[in-house]
Amino acid sequence: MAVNSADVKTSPNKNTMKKTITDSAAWKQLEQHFKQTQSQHMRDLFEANPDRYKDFHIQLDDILLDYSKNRITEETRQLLINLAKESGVEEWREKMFAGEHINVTEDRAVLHVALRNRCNKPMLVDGVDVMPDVNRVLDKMEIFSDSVRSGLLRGYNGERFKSIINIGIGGSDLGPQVVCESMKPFAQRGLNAYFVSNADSTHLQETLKQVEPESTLFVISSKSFTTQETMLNAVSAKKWFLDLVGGDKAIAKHFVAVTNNIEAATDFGITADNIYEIWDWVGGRYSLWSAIGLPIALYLGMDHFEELLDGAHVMDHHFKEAPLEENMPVIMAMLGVWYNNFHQSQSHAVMPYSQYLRRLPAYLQQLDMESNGKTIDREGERVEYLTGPIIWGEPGTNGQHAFFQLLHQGTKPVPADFIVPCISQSPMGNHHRVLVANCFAQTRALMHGKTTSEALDQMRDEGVSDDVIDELFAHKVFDGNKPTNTILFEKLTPKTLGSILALYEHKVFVQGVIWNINSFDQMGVEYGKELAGDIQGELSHRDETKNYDSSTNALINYRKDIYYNHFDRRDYDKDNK
Ligand code: G6Q
Repeated sequence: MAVNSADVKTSPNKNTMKKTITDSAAWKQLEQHFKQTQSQHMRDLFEANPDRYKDFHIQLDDILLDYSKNRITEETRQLLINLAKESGVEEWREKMFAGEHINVTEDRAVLHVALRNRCNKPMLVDGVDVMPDVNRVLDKMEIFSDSVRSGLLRGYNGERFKSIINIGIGGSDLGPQVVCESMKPFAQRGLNAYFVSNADSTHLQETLKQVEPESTLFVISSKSFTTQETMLNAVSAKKWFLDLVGGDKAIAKHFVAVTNNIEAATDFGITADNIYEIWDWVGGRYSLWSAIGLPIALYLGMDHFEELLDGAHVMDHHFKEAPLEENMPVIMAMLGVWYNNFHQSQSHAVMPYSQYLRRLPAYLQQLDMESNGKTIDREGERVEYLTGPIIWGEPGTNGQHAFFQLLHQGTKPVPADFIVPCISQSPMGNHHRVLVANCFAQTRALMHGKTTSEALDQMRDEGVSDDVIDELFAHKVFDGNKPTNTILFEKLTPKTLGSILALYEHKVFVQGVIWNINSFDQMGVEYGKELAGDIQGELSHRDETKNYDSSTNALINYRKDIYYNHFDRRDYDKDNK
């Protein structure tokens, strides 16, 4: 399918006749194969091959990926792997691990794998081994988090820290947040972690209502230390703190920063000792493994943070070494390409059957959509095929009572990942068995559906009259043939979570290679950062705004009318009391 026609003309010097992935032999074979197999039903594939599960699953330590409930045959898998090979997945993977500047638009290496390089062998960026820096910052994080957790390091008046507030947004928020939320059972008693990101002061205000300044540690997380929302929240938090506590010297005990911009953090008033460094080869949405993970170390302890890194390292090693046919991230990526580019599905759902993983869909939304939501390829040309899907999801079983209807009987195909632990971290009665049963029942139903004869038999068994059957049976039929992956593991531990997050990182990487896009920049985010400045200026005075289109002018002026009238009336009421 061609994407919308271009407004943006690519450079006249570029070769508009260049060959793209859609011209490759592998792609053409997949197109052909799609035509031949699109009417196949998974029900029949399971019937024809009783060992289908055996042929379509991968296990890595305790993590099992069952991908047998996908609309594929062995031939499909082979053709998809051919496509991966022809697109240069193995070469690009080498380049990433070798620290080459694969983030071409920003001319940077992409080396988050070095942050969890637990075997500690040298990893180079521009010929320099980054491991000494990585280890130095990890050591500093360990000393600090141990001291806070043990009570050795306390607030300005000697009180123990009870609350950690991370102030950051996007990559400087979602990663540490998903880990802290998922790993609650491992948190230290009496220590709470909060995440403030939104420019809406409600977020900060409601958080501050829950804490005391004397026992609160603020972590200002911003790679650039210029992000508007983060700076707004950081300045307001500092003001709140100083208003209640007084005395600049207390700041040194209550504010730390994680950044690549040491100068700006110092200007903000954070002492050098309290600044944790990250590097330009760590992308925001890939940064939870760096000092951006400081709230994780504080909340869960450095030992658990290191287990998280260990888990990611296991997945990195698997991704690097396993043959593509047996490679979890590669298989998940290529299945995604199969649905995205051949079945033309527009979105991909993620359903964690674990309340602890409730923030995982939001985290994956950023990881995937910011990385692969691109239209221009690595050579600066507009692509003529679909790139990254819309990622969405909610924890099960809640989703079943909301949007699963569309998955079962809607007109839009939505491939989905179901993620579920075998053992609960918070066992209680029968809860977990019910949860797991629902998860397995959903993937089974989505695959199998309910045929006309099954629907009729069921209605007859229930004693429904023939008239009602005639009227209703069509509504009771489920097409099935809806693809799902199931990711099943023993228990949600830091190590398992580390592996799962790294699994998705590499899946996104492989898809970016197939689509020939740079998964590591985010011009859309940068654009957003530019936009608000002008309008903020317009909102700060009463004069009518005429600078924009009629819609934007009207919205600005409408808000001005209400806002300034509100304050005028308040002043009038006050003066006339
Ligand atoms: C992530 C993006 C973006 C970024 C935030 C925060 O990959 O770059 O989400 O993380 O905009 O940026 P700072 O960390 O610089 O404040």
